[in-house]
Amino acid sequence: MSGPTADLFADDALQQPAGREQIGEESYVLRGYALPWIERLLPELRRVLAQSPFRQMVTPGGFTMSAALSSCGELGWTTDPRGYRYSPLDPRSQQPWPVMPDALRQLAEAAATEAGFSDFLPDACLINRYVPGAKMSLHQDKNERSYSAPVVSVSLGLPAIFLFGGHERSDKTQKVSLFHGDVVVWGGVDRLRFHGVMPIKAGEHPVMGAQRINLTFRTAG
Ligand code: MD3
Ligand code: FE
Repeated sequence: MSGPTADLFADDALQQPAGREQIGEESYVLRGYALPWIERLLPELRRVLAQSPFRQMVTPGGFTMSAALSSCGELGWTTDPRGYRYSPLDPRSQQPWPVMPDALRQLAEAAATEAGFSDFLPDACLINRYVPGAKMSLHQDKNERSYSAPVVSVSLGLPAIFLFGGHERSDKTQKVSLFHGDVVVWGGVDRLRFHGVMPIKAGEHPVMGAQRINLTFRTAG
């Protein structure tokens, strides 16, 4: 981290308990928070992906996204020529998205509470898969009905450099490295900040192989 934002939080960082880093006014990285859950989580994730496999989406502008996507929960995220939206059906199967597994929901709720957001009730879990070279360009998440709930993300597999910007696309970004098992909670005033992911570097993760999977839990409806 560098620049004015780093300076703002430098003192806080020194006073924080190990494993909880504040990266914004209402945003926290919980280092390794998901590690004790991984053995429960991975078989559930496999079941979800067997039912709704990863697919590469095409943006309304005609660009194929490099990260592949799936979802579970009452709502999933889709894109088509008409735009981006949350939908109760997987457009691939025309069936409801897989149910959000208990361990995933419990992990997200526990992490949100840890970051000061109790009563988080996620109804959507987006699952992004990055192979080396895949990235996510700077964007805001604006398709959720309300911005009062936080977003919780769980990083699995290869490391990523997360870019955390401001409220304008042109605002300076800070870089945050995210590793296997890290959980991030974004809420409140940080909820609409621009963010993205730098191209994933080549590598092989001992548990996840040559990929990064990111779960993001949201209250979308
Ligand atoms: C900060 N995914 O799916 S997770 C996304 O690593 C997305 O796959 C990235 O951005 C990934 O939309 C980053 C984190 C994330 C998600 C939503 C946010 C960070 C956020 C909303 C507001 C601020
Ligand atoms: Fe996002």
